[in-house]
Amino acid sequence: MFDFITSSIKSTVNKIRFQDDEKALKNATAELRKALLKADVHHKTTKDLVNNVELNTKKLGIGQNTFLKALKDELTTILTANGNQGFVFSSTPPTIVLMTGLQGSGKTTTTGKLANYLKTRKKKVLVAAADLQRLAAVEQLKQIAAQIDVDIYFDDNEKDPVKIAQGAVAKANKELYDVLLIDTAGRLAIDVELMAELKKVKDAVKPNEIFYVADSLTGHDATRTATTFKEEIGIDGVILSKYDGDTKGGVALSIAHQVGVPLRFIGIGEKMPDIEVFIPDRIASRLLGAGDIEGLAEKTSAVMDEKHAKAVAKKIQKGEFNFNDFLEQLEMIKKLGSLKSIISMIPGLSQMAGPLKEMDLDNSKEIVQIKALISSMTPKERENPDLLNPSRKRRISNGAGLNEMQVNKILKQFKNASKMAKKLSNKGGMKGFTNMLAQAQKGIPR
Ligand SMILES: Nc1nc2c(ncn2[C@@H]2O[C@H](COP(=O)(O)OP(=O)(O)OP(=O)(O)O)[C@@H](O)[C@H]2O)c(=O)[nH]1
Ligand SMILES: [Mg+2]
Repeated sequence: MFDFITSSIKSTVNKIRFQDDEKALKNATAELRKALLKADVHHKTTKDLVNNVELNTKKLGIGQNTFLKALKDELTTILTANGNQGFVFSSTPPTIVLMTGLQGSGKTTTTGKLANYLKTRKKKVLVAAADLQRLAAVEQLKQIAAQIDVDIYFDDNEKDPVKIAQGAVAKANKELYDVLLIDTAGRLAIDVELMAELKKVKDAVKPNEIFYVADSLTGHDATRTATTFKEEIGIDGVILSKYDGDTKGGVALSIAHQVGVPLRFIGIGEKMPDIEVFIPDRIASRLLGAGDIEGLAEKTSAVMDEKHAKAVAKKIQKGEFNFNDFLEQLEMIKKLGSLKSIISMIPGLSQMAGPLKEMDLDNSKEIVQIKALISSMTPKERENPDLLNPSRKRRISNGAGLNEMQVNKILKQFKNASKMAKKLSNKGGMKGFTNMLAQAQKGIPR
């Protein structure tokens, strides 16, 4: 997601070769300006950013490191401006959030993602279907709510979104929900009717927060429409959706700098776990291609229980990792979101792992085959792959609809992977990685 801006910045930094070389710095800042504009950063934001980086690099003494430091600081400053990131709970629950945005920006999906995010953090969440504009909208939210197992308020006979919102608030109060997320209707473009409807809902339920969901793929338009929403109905935060797409990354900088409301979350995929708190210095690091181990640790800690993780690590060390463990790990990784989003958080990997990023854990051919194979095994065989003699393999291959060669290939791969993991874990490689995650987790408020 950040590849474009990241690689541009890298080549910029390489321009600076000598200390005290004003000309090199001028070249680098000119390149930086070009890269930012190309990455859809607003021209005013670009101007301020480049000026400050130049000034601060000179103050620190011209060099690659000082340039990078000045750049990182400036990116962080811009992204931090305007206030809180993440979710802010009202002191008197329920915290009521109005989800707004243009048509197709990702409101309904993001409502589900946020509900899921809060649910994994042990909050009691209610979502409300107040988009009565589009016929299928209520149905879409019902499906999402069922998928993540979160309660929903709707009324198929009601035509007035204000009534829906009020009904939802009453339910949330009565049944002691922590959070109520109200999904609203979008329009193709900003129009008077939409603003009037949102204002009515706002006045009726007095939300603690109004989130504006901005489609990052719309580039500069996202900045403009967010500004209009802010002026017309007042927004408390922006959630940037589709930040995984072909976005050039610069839209975050433009919105933070131009709109004057904090960026709260980013959406990084179509699945429910694909949402992250917008944390400025982490995003700045990722813009610079430095990865985000802390973010990864936070994500894993939300879906993984530490004791269990240790037990699995021990099994790997002893070479006892079996097919049941494999299925379990696969489910856990899926809860973390798309591989693409996970990979972008590991330093250095995002530039390298091209094809891996596109791998779909539900549908890739290999995973489908492995799952078929495992489901044809007896519980004992799953526990102990060594039991698999030729006649058992034949039975499994029939059951899984694979030929024997395919079965043998998968079993061999599994064995090799298990050996490799054992080696790594004993050498300290895996342990090093696990320790790094544990270390990072300590610093994270939950
Ligand atoms: N790749 C990607 N797709 C997303 C993301 N967020 C939403 N989408 C997709 O964008 C499309 C529109 O999302 P919706 O949630 O229906 O948008 P909406 O704003 O509710 O649309 P309306 O109700 O019609 O106004 C869907 O296909 C989503 O799967 C994201 O972060 N990344
Ligand atoms: Mg919708």
